[in-house]
Amino acid sequence: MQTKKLFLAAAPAAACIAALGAGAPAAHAADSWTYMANLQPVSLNTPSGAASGHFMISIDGDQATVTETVSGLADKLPTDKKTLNALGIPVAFAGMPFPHVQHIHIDGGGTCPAGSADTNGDGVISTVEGQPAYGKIGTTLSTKGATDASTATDVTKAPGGGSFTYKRTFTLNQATLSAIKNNTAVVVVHGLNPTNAPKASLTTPNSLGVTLPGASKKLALIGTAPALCGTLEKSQMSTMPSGGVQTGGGGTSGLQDQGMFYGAGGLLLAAGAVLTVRRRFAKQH
Ligand SMILES: [Cu+2]
Repeated sequence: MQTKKLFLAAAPAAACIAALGAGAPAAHAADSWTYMANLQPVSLNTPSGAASGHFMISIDGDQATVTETVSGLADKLPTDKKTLNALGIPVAFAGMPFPHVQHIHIDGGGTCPAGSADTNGDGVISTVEGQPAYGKIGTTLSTKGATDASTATDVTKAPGGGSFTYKRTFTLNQATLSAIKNNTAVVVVHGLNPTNAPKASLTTPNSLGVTLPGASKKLALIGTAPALCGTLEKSQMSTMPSGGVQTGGGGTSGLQDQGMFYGAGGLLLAAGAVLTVRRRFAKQH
């Protein structure tokens, strides 16, 4: 099915090139491309081979359909109180599917961070340390609601668990669309697996100073650091006419600084999601 789709997409693209060559109007319905990313473990953060994923985005005009599968990620949040406390996770979160906020990052180096991105040398690449490589958030790959920065940290709208399939069609913002076409778009899935993450990610508080509601200490790095990463690349030989690429830098002003990103909002929002759990907990005591 995928092959069929790609095959069909290739023909109009070729026709478009021919049309441009003939001096025909550039306006063309062939703005349909498919890009893919092989999601691989982020250096230091996820052991080689421990997790992986495949990400495909089919773009037709400003409509994007993402199909993604991942496996090997952190599955559930711990249940042991001591462990939770050590990680800065409130007991109300115990045993919940581990949230994996994910984004298309844009306008950075268009790459996934290498081990050298660990500038403070603690053995973990934090979200911020990875930014020179993958850039800022362009699109939030949320399960519902907005796909802009407003849901960047909303774990109630993030897929969760060790393996999941994500599929959604949404309107792609111009900044992300441009970055994809400019080869500066990178898919990043966040949240490290406590069972194989670097030790420092378990014992080091996040560098953003985040403390979750109900927690006795700051959230550990595992909650925020990038786990899987992959650069988006055109999936087929169909070459897009370069004249069609919009390279303007507009449209990104509304995107927040990821510096705060996980940190601030991420699990704060999760707190709301577990209110029910919390209540249930309260009744038991
Ligand atoms: Cu991200």
